[in-house]
Amino acid sequence: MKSSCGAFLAAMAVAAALATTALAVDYTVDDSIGWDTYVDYDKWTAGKTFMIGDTLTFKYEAYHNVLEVTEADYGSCATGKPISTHSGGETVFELAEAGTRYFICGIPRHCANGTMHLQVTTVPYDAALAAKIKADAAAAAAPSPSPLPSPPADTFADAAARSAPAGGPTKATIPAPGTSGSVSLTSAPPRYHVAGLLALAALVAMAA
Ligand SMILES: [Cu+2]
Repeated sequence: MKSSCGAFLAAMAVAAALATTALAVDYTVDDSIGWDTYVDYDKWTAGKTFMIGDTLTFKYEAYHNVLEVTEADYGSCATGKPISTHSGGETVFELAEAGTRYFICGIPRHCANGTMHLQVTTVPYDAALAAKIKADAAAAAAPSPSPLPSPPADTFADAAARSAPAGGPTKATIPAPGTSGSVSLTSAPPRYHVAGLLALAALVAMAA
């Protein structure tokens, strides 16, 4: 009785842990370009809700880096006293507690002139919101309706390809037999011409 109760609680804990893991999101900082100059990261964070348990992955060229800094240093792009410094092309931050974190690139002017500054505010985990974010992400990833219109284009291409071979084979099959057949025919006339010219030359030579 007591042990089965413990087992039940353990199972519940595992289930809860799995549910939390399943709904955590790994955000790649700017999905398309990554961590680079001239990306508006305020635009990237707009509309996103970062929750405890999510992760933030920076992907960047080796000449960039990632500094986690204070709010004051973030505001002035100051690189002298970072909270932590990261390099190597890929850095993952776990958003383990609520609050705002500040990230900049430490390469001169990349923060101030090149927009490489990102602030992320993490809120406490909310299962319902996490489920909604997952659903929205799945829906956003699913605009396979737009890929679907392109298959018709492929169908046209296929049709064109099919009709092209249909027209092509006619040309291709004629030249192909014709090549062996008409090569001798077309190459024969030159021989006749050459023979004729030689004969003519011979006649001219004899007449001369
Ligand atoms: Cu940089």
